[in-house]
Amino acid sequence: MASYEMNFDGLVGPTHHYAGLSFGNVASMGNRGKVARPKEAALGGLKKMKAVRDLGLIQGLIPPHPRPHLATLKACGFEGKYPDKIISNAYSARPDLLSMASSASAMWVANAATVSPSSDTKDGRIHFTPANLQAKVHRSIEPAVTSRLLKNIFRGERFAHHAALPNHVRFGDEGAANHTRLCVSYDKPGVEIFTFGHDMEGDNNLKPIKFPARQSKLSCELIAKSHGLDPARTVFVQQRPDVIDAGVFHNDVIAVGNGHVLLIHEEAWVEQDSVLEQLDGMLNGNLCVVQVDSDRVSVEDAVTSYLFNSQIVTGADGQMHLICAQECEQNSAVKQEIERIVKSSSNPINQVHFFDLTQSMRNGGGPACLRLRVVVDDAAFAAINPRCVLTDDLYDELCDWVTRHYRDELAHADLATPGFFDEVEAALIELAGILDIDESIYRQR
Ligand code: SUG
Repeated sequence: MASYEMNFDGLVGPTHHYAGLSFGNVASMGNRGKVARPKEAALGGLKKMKAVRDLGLIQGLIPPHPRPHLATLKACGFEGKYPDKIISNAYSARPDLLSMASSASAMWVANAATVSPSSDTKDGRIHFTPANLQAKVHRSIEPAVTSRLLKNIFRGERFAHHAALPNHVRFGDEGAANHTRLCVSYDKPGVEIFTFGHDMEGDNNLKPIKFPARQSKLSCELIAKSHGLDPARTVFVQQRPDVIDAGVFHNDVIAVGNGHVLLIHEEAWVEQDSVLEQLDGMLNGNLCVVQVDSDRVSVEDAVTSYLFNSQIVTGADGQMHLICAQECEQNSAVKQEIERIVKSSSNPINQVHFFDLTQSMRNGGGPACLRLRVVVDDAAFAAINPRCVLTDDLYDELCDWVTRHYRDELAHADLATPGFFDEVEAALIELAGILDIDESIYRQR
């Protein structure tokens, strides 16, 4: 049965704002306190989903999480008879903690889970491990709901849903953002690349100095094992610590794969040349590396433009398309490099599309951060919640839902306005109905 890649995008939640919560993510740190535009963010994300669907891919979506997250506020000791009271108590004592419990960060579903397709796994099922996201407190709230949402979307015995790894730095796991799968054909076993930032178990002392490494080698090894991957087709590679210190907090900020193509900056990995050689061997000499040298695009330009956070997708026309943030078009070195890649006959990427994802970009989330890839065949596709698969009608319905419920602007203080919790809760319960998701996920009282 023929297999193909689906892209699932995270729908931006109504509490999207700029809280500066991610130390090591230069955009998040630099935009703290800016007024956000949640409606624009969600509509921009939907537009990208529709564009990928229009290229001929099957596009799915993953809904937002319940926010502000009352259980987290209560765990911090903020009490009250009603949600508004808990929220106002938190805001007056520790406004930063209200922000943390209100983050819409679940939109970046490249961090939702690591996914291994059935052709790579021992039992022939599609395996999901939700990321524990323990490195950032606002993100460490996500795995429980992520796990429920994934089970609501990927239903039945064709899908194996694992628990997230223990919530500790030794098990730090950021999901698909640090995981790339290369293959010559989606019907055949591929090669799974796990990228880590630190190895606390071994005698490897390589680690960043300025910013934290979020992914541990141990977590990569444990996930590869529980997914039943073939060790001969699995690679563990370390991110260069100096690029983490330059703001590359996830590997998907410096490398992206699609099929047999790997677009990668020359400074991405430790011992990069030998790893690339090893990967080529595993793909029987079919690896197509598009390596970008530092003298053409610096790591700094990669971080500000998110060139390597572009999606590479194979359209129904059989061509590879680069889905970039518009920041790539605005940076002349990056723009030139894209033109070179698209024109070159030594790689199959020959189309580029730019998207306005400013709202997400300001928090360090580019096109690829917003999507989770799942390779399926028709039988697995038939077991997916059909309401979470984008159609033209669903696109219109979701745009209407966003337009009716989302605020144009959201500042930190707005999170504490009376009635905001009810406003968001009503919107998310309605969304659960639209997407056939268990609405109890959104009922917090
Ligand atoms: O975890 N930013 C996210 C961005 C995640 C990007 N994902 C990938 N590269 N796959 C993060 O740092 C910022 C939230 C704030 O500051 O308000 C934030 O969580």
